[in-house]
Amino acid sequence: MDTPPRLKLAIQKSGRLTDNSLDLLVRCGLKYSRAKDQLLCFGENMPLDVLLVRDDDIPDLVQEDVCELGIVGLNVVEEKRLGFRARGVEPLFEQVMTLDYGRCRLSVALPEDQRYDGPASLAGRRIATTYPNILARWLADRGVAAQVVTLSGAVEIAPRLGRADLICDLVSTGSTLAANHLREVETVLESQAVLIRTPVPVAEEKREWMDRLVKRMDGVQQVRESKYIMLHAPREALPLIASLLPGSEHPTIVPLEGTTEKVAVHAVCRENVFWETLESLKAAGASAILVLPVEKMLP
Ligand code: PRT
Ligand code: ZN
Repeated sequence: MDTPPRLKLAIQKSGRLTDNSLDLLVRCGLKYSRAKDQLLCFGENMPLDVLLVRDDDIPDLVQEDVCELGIVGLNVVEEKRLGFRARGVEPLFEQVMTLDYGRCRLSVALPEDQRYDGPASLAGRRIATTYPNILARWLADRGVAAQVVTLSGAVEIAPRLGRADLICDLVSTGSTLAANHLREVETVLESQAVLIRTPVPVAEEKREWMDRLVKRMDGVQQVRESKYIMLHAPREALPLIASLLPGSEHPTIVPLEGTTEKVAVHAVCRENVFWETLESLKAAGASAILVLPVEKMLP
């Protein structure tokens, strides 16, 4: 019997994106067993193998067609893409969708006791970064001739060591910058985890699974924020109540036994439903309001 060809997806082995990426796959229905060397998760109920690697290697694995899919930060994807282009190599990875985790920004920061007078004031200054291609493009777009100092890590201490005047590094909470007396002055790139795929055509069976997986990921993401809301509403208040339901397009209106003045309203809200929304609904005449989590959704 022929074994079906198996899709390969690369994710970060151990780091900020690992838990969320595995959790996303489990929510997509994947059951896996992890190989002894910890480098591969074997999909038991899908023809899918998950390779666990360093995040910097993920675009290369897709580029070389070792993996059809990868999950990695947009910052890494962009840096690789520009790096390939600079070497005259066509990048062979496409962004399929953004994922709702790994959010951060690549920012320029300078010692907090120094003045900042806009991008033009960076001319002739040394900026330390592990993202030289993204930074160089940002500077070029603004016509600024600064010196990019490429480091492999510990960027935040470069100004103190006299290796650079400023830095360009990833920031999420900002506490690393604060601890190093640095002030964020420009956002170079907003980033989050993204799903990338090879543009090279893949065998029919693999493609079907790829499409299914992408649809399921999309469904999982929509569900995370979504809520199912049920309430009773006076008929005349329906337009106002419908306008208060966050991210819901067509609520279902159901008649209520024994009354013509009130109806039941059911709706999927694609945004979180906060207490403030419930209070506004109540003020608009709604009663018996119920908010339920959505388990699965196939758009
Ligand atoms: O070993 P491997 O190469 O796989 O891991 P890595 O050390 O290169 O990556 P890792 O796990 O640190 O980050 C993986 C991805 O998470 C990054 O490529 C980003 O897309 C995303 N991400 C989200 C972040 C951050 N937030 C983040 N805060 N990556 C790094 N940081 C670092 C930043 O470089 C700085 O040192 O955290 C520090 C700043 O954090 P705050 O909270 O103090 O601002
Ligand atoms: Zn890395």
